[in-house]
Amino acid sequence: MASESPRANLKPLSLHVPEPKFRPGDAVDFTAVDIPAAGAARRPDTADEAKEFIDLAYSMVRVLDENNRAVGPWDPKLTPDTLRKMLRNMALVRAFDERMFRAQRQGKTSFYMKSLGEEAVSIGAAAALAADDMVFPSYRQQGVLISRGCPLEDMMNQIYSNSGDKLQGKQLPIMYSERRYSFFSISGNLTTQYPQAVGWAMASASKGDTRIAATWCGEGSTAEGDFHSALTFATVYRAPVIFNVVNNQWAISSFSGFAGAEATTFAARAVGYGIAGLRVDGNDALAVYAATEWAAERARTNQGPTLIEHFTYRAEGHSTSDDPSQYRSAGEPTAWPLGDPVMRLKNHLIALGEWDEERHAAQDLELAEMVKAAQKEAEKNGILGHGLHQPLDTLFDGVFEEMPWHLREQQAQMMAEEEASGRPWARKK
Ligand SMILES: Cc1ncc(C[n+]2csc(CCOP(=O)(O)OP(=O)(O)O)c2C)c(N)n1
Ligand SMILES: [Mg+2]
Repeated sequence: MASESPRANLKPLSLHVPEPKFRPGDAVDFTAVDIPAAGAARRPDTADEAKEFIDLAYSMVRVLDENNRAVGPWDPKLTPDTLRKMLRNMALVRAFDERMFRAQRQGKTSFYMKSLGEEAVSIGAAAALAADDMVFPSYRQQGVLISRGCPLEDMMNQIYSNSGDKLQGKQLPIMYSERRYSFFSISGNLTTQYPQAVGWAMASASKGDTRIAATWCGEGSTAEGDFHSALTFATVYRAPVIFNVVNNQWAISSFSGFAGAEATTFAARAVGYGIAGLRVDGNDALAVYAATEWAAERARTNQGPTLIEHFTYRAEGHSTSDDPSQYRSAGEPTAWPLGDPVMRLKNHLIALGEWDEERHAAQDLELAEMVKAAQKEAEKNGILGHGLHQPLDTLFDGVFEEMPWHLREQQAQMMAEEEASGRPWARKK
């Protein structure tokens, strides 16, 4: 007991347990969130050493201001055509998410994850990277795949694990893998993609290639050991890699404080490793583009890795298996001070005189129809609950280049048992 301790004169220790500011039913007030003015952050030369701009890990790169103008040294000065393309891709991601979320609710697939409110993070980066730069995404960067032109039907086939699914139902829905688009297999095991991206980037450099790597993880995932070992390797070998931390404030029901947000920024993780760190308005597609372009230039000129924290907000539940009304205030998504990334880019184009409400509404309709048509095609290949869509013996495919003898034996045994049972799905490929 404390009173009998020989150190009874010392104050007892107490543990700090983070607690989110708002819980269900609470009124939301985000005025304490520090949002620096657009255009205020300086833009160092890409050849500068990381230690010369540590301040940028604690401020925020922002381009779009309150009047929908692009301001300051980070303005990437994109053409209206590029801006319209980015807006279209962001709206397409949103339409795709909406439709696939509904498909899950209709029982056509077991699982889906939206990126509502975070579309600028993937679309801004994809627009700034080269199409063959290798990406190691997490599960909310479907925007990269869409930007690179992956057919929606292929993505849907994967979501439905149907006969058109090139991954043969071996991956959880939305855990895409697309070699054609330099898009590494998404893994549900958080942050494994970080060391993989560094390894790939080191190989690219050691072979004298010109391609760089980019990877993404959530703020919660920075608590994984893989995050830290990846940063160590990257700084030691100056690997040409961009680390993106998508700080959407939540990791399922854990708020960002549990990953360290009460103590410092996520961009500041870079400082301890001597890596370039930027903190960016993640709902500003132009800021994401500019930061990615800058980091890519550093990587391509052998200045090494950059860590970019994208300050954003997860406007929906974590996944279709989640119910955020159980743990956070329903007022949070609309009160988020950085607004809606699609609306911000749309309003910027309107302010430039390069877009209007009518065209925007027409585009939304067109995209919804396009997604619907792709869905109709994909569903011809099967949906959940309508039997097995892949021949049973493909269960063992695609793991080893050459199937080892013991798996061949197990495969043969399984097929013999299935055939003896007379079950209808005992098809062979
Ligand atoms: C190694 C590991 N630990 C835990 C989980 C369970 N899990 C899946 S997603 C998630 C939250 C991740 O949050 P964050 O990194 O912030 O990404 P976000 O979902 O917000 O994009 C957790 C804990 C997992 N998939 N893998
Ligand atoms: Mg998160």
